[in-house]
Amino acid sequence: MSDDSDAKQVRSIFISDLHLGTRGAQADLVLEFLRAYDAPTIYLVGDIIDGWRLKSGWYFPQSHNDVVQKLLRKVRKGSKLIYVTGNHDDFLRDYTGLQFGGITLVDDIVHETADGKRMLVIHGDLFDLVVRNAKWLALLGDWAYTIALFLNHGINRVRRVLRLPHWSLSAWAKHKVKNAVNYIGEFEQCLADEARRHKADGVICGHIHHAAQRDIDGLTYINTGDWVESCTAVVEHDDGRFEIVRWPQHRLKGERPVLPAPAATRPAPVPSLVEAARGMLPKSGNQFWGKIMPRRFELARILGAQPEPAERKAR
Ligand SMILES: [Mn+2]
Repeated sequence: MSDDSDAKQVRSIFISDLHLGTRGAQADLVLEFLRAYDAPTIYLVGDIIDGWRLKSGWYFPQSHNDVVQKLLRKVRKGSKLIYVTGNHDDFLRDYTGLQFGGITLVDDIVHETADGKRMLVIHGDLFDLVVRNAKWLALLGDWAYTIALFLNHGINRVRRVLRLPHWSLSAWAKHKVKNAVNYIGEFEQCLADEARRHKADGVICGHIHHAAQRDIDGLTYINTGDWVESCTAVVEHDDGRFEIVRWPQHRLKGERPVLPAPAATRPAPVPSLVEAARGMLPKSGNQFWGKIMPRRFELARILGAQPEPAERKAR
């Protein structure tokens, strides 16, 4: 079944949010993982190829191509590849239901585990509360935030002239972090509810770049995480047990944040907020941001999240 005879055999593999086609994608690490693990069924849980970025300029280095080739080679060797579409590869949603070779393209699917549990596999963007219910509001908030960052200095100079107290950006940012934590919770709850609607025993999703495995109201919530920031995957063992694989080589590569905050003052990382903000900006917004705010990781730093790998200086 495999071309990797020394690879660890598991019953199924779930990976999402590779974002191939962006500079943030950790393609080399994905490749390492795919060499180390093999399974008869591999689920790609959305945002594998980032069509949004590719639209604004072709970027697809050899390492990204190697990941695609590796997956195709696994298919040739007998693995079933199930590609669940995400919002960044929504260009594929026109073709869902399509089956070619060992590859199936779906928007969602139910996976049956070795011990007979039914797991809904879905990327999860449809339940992204911010994007779904208040996109314009979120967008407004985001723009306001961008402008606030940009004008912070000037605002406070004006406020000094008007004898108003200093406006605290950090207090405002902390409020944002709180909202982000709620956001993750609401997202997880939403996905669990959706699993219940499907009469499934649980859900396996991605999208928010936040790997997790927990029980929500008697349902199993599993998030595969991502390969941009955290490098995580989920595997199902032969007994139906799920495990989050945090790719350990990530640590050994000597990667470190460009702007580490002091450990004592640093809140828990909220990578999903960065992803959410990125996802909510229109393309023109990204371009605006890229021009006016070349140090875009400022946002991540202030919020205590890991800076995006894409923003790190090439070494
Ligand atoms: Mn997504």
